[in-house]
Amino acid sequence: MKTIASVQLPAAVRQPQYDRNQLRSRIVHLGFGAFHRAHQALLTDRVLNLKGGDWGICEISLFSGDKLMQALCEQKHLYTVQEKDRAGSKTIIVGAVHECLNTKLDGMPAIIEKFCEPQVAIVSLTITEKGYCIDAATGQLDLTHPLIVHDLQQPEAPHSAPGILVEALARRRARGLAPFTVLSCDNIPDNGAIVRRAILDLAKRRSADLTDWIHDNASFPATMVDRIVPATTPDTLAEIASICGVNDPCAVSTEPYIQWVIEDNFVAGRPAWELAGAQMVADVAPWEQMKLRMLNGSHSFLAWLGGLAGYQTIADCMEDALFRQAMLRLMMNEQAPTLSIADVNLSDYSQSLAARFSNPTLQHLTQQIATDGSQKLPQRMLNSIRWHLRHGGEWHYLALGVAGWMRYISGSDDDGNPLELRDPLKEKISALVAESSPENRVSALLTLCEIFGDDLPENAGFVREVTHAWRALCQYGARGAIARLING
Ligand code: NAI
Ligand code: CS2
Repeated sequence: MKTIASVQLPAAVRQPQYDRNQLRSRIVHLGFGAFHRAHQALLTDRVLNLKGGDWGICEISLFSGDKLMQALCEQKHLYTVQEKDRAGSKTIIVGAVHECLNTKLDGMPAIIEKFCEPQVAIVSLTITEKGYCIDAATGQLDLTHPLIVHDLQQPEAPHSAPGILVEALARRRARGLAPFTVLSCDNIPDNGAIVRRAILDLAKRRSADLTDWIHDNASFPATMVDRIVPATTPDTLAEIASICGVNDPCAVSTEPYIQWVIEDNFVAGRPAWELAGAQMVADVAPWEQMKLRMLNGSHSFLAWLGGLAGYQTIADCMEDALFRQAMLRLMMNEQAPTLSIADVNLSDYSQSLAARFSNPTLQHLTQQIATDGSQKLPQRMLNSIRWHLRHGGEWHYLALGVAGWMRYISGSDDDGNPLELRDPLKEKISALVAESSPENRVSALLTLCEIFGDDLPENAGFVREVTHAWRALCQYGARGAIARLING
């Protein structure tokens, strides 16, 4: 079978310019999803192109991706990234991946042992918000999570990402090996601190010595990651195949923009990612907060309200002047005031986000971004609302975003077409929707303390504003409610 590794690729397709035989699995990455392929792996490939070296990546997928990984092996771990916007496209073959393992193909024991190889210096993660098994409202490890319940009973044969890392660290300690850096690259606030706390919490239940060893020797840098990478579709794969002359099932398509802000705290070395454009800083928090609230907050706003209005993609929403204006007002009037970043002009930032969201070549589905809302609401909208409740600001667009989520997960759009609910809290949410009438839907959903905490449902101002937005959505539809807000 022909693959990108076996055919002569067109000259315009960029290929690795370094000796791939030098690579070793010094980075083990959990979550071989679309984002990692177009972000961390691509930037590592850029560094290798600039200075060579041995910083190869071992890709691991726990719960899915066996077919993808089979294909990756067949094409010698090479895959394609296409960067595109209105101005054109660029096609790059990434060569940084050295090997890959999948639970179904290779088994969990082989995966855990991979983390224990002496050369492993970094374990990076893109496992989605829900992969951390934390309570989204508190950021604490969720001890009732089925995977964590399992790992507490069988810590040496873990299933959850935090459980696997604790077992790997325990084995490294027992074998006299140094620990590694755990590098979370997911869109969660304080991602370094969150994964650190989850790991230490689990380790504590095994032994105090192990907990102290991890605490004193491992590191958990925070990161802000940014690049819009939609889920691949058959159309994108066909377009890339027509450029390369051969099919690549692992290919991804993305925007040209890329940003990675990393806390420079690595216990066993790292690739010189700054050569590839990464910003190495002492404090990531202001960057992360800016990105989560401005970019992701408005992404979710457009996904829920745009989905209700029948828009398929974010670019479709941006074509609608009302949605575009609402997104800019949400960012500048309600998210920007809550931020503490000093070095960025937020007005320029919001305009650049509007331009990126308008990229018509991306086909980023509102349905994809609307997924897992329970894991996204706190950092994208609710924490900003808390800020306004403390400081007395106005937050009508944020309220519409929260009510938009409530209406989206209620199951149908403004024309009555079904909207699918995909969320780790699906069972609970569906039961609350089924048991409540539209009149008491807001109060029913506010009982989800995993999302709203204990404080917001108790706050009369919060309940009033969200209920007002909910009623506007029920009465006028998403587009009508936005129009009323904009026109005062
Ligand atoms: P994807 O759906 O292509 O890949 C998700 C990966 O996470 C898969 O490898 C899957 O096996 C793994 N996973 C899912 N649930 C898991 C669990 N419970 N435990 C362990 N692994 C689990 O998604 P994609 O696009 O790669 O995004 C992943 C994450 O990357 C996002 O949730 C977000 O936090 C972050 N991100 C994504 C961006 C994007 O535009 N796609 C941009 C910035 C960050
Ligand atoms: C999106 C993000 O799927 C989502 O929830 O908001 O994945 C978004 O595309 C990235 O964070 C952009 O960096």
